[in-house]
Amino acid sequence: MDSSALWNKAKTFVQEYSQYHIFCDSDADGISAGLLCVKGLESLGKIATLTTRASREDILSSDEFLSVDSSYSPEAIIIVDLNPVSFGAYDSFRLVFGEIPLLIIDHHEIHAYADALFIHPQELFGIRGDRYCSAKVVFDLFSSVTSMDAHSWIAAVGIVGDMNERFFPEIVKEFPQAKVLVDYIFCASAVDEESLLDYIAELRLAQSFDEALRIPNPHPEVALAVQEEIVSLRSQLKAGEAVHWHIISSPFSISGWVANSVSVDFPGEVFVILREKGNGFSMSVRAQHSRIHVGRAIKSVASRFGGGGGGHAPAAGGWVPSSSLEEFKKAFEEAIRSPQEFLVGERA
Ligand SMILES: [Mn+2]
Repeated sequence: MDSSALWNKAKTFVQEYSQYHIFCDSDADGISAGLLCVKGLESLGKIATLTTRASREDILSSDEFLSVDSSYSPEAIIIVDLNPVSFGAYDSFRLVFGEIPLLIIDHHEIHAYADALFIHPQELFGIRGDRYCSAKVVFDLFSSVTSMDAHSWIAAVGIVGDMNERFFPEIVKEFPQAKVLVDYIFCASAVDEESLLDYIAELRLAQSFDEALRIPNPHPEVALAVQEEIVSLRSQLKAGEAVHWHIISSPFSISGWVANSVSVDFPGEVFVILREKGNGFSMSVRAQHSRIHVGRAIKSVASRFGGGGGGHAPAAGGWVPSSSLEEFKKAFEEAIRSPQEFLVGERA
């Protein structure tokens, strides 16, 4: 299908039904994309419900599908900033929801679906996924069928959350404080599901950016923990290391935030920020303005040690079992020192 036919199908999809459910990722881009779907659908006179879970693995779990199906019985579903195939969740989705119409809006891996509509900025606009966040794709889509002017602040939050400021400066410059909301979303999701869902419910009610800014940080102690980790990481930084490893000691899920902050300050360097989780380590991997595609590197190396992962060229996530952490570290450093396989290419 060519890009304009795809775009028109997506436009039709959001106008065709009366009751939609949205599953969105739990980071600032995912939540902004989800909230923009809600605002857009409501302005088209539709009913829209939205769910996410604090842990990414749970957002598209069978339990979640069953609970959404019995609570809302939606007529159509939109999944944003997540790809069910990448999470091994597509079969169970179809098992629970049968032939329900499905639109997937994502900027991660591209997958073709025989019985769902999938849109991706690479296919729509020929722009790399890591340079066109989901919130902006959703904002563009709904802007083409209804007025979204009152909600551009939500797009700004997604853009800042996914570090896409330099690609969409015209939206971001109107909302210089968007980062405040990105941080608050992070604080809520780092604590637990209930905090995240409460905060999203408050954001959904906000009628303007100023109103959203007046909602206090639901968990300021998380922001403090992030600052402490950054100070500790900086004090350990040694020049010339292939990879900067740092294990988070805080009880909160803050590895992504810490990784974003340090990688912005040290562009070109590779950071792996780990946190113990279950019987393994989950990790956030970052390399801003680097030639290395960390998403491909982490996917390839972690899977050799019983783990997994993936993501964009500058930002990715993964996990490995505790028993193979040391071997994994050696192999990953080797991969980064001779990264022929993992250079950023045109299809990144
Ligand atoms: Mn995203």
